[in-house]
Amino acid sequence: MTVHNAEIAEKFNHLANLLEIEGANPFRVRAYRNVARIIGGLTKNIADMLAEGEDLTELPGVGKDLAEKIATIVKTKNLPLLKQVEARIPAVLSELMKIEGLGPKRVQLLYKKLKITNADDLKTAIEKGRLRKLRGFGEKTEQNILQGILHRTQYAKRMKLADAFPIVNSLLNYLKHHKEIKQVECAGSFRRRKDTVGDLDFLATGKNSEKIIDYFLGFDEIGKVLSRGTTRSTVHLHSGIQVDLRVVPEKSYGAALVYFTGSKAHNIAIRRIGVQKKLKINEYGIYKRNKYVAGKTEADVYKQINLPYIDPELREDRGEIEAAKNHALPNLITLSDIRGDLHCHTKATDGDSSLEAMAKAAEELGYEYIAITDHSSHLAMVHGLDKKALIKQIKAIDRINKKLKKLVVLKSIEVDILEDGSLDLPDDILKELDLTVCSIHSKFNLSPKKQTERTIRAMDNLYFTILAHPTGRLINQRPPYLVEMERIMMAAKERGCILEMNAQPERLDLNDIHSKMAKEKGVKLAISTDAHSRAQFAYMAYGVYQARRGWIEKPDVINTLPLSQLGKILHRS
Ligand code: DGT
Ligand code: CA
Ligand code: CA
Ligand code: ZN
Repeated sequence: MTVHNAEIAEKFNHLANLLEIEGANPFRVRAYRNVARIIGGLTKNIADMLAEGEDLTELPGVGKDLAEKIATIVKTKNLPLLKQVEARIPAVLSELMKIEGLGPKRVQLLYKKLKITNADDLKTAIEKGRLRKLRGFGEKTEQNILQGILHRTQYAKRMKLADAFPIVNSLLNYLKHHKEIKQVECAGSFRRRKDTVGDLDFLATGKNSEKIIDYFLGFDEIGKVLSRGTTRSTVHLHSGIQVDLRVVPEKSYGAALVYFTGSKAHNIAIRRIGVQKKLKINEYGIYKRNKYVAGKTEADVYKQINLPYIDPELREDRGEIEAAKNHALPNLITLSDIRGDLHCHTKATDGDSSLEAMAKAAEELGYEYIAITDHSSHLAMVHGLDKKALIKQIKAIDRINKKLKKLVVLKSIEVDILEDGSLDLPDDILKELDLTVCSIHSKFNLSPKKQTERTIRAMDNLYFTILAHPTGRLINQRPPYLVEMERIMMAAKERGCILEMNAQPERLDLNDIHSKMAKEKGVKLAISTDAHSRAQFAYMAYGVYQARRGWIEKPDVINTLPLSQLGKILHRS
């Protein structure tokens, strides 16, 4: 593994922080922080530069001593000077410096007087009112630091894709209004539609990059400017997310878009093919013997290495390059392929809308069908539907179907899979339904074997149709429960059961990797929103994004079928 620029920069920043806390010569501290900033802003890998024999002292502010230190890090992954400093002062103090409102003097004071070395200690000390007793600290400072700690923990978490959309859209709108900006796009994991995003990577073209950077820094959501250069800048928004903006010339737009869309693994694979063809590929373009040959569009970049355009969602180096070479890329599903939604709730259980309102909203979306899947009573819900309540709902659906012109409401239930693998309602009522959506809402901690067998036993029931949110994960809240997914998939295939791709932004379950696995095994999927309100029907888009990341095509997904063909799939007996 090569050492990345970011790791080298981090080492120097860390060193600068610790020296500063110790009270070292400010010029020395600044020199280290400076080199960290320069390395962090380089578009070329230091490791590559060294391998190519480049002289690092040509970098601004880098003398012989710093060049040697950088080379040592690349070679050994270590910086001996940092080790020496860490022997004198706890390394974790450097983390405290990252909290807004804490500078080196304060960190030093907190450590010396109160033995505080981390954010948890700090929080406790504030709660006990111990900070305000120190010189230079007051209640106001305490509040500021608490706020800083909160921000810091938010930064540490990755943001859910759905939460990124409004931010991306408002920043895109803002940037598009500037006349210097010709093209602008949010690249990175956001463009690949990864379920969570670390930071946002904006890319723009325009002649006057400095003006563009200035304009960007005027965006009113910006909380803190971390770096500001002539062609790039990094900021934190008030919401806690980090945003990078890079400005490139128009002729580099495609190359930069490929590079900053990533993934890194995909980029490396692309660059490797380039090397075989004696082409150099970087974020500025494709070069042959140092002469620019392409880079204006992404398609141009791929064409230079004899590949068709590859959809961003596939760019994970999970076989897309081979598929592209063999002209075997999937024809990815799109939102417009979806004809209905097979999982949603009404206010009969925990939804917020009536049956009529949900049906009307679905009809307005142009859907042919929806399945109403309120909860069974046993475990998921105190107010779930028992047999009697479900019969009442079935009759209500019959009445509404007589009135609806374009949409058919399917009768269903989200039925609990109990610990022994039985379903939470008797067969004599399940058989009255068009389909069932079966899910686990209890006993998440069974062994993988037991959890798997519980699920497969449930699938043995002929009225079992769709396994909902198959791993139960909640992003940033709850890990998936452990199951033997291959066995579950094989069992589903044998029995004609369907696996759900739940489109709730905190679920996205199955995830991209599991859906690719399902496709490879020939298991059919349903992309469902699990909507608890009319507005949540819009979550379908997030389900489709994850499906695209999982190489899913229209025929793999049952709710792309017209109603006339859906029935055959739903009925096992
Ligand atoms: P994230 O932000 O953690 O959700 O994931 P990404 O994929 O957005 O990663 P990020 O923001 O670190 O970098 C954006 C893209 O820039 C990344 O997908 C690929 C490219 N990139 C970043 N660092 C490197 C690198 O060291 N080598 C190469 N080849 N590409 C890189
Ligand atoms: Ca990113
Ligand atoms: Ca980034
Ligand atoms: Zn549900």
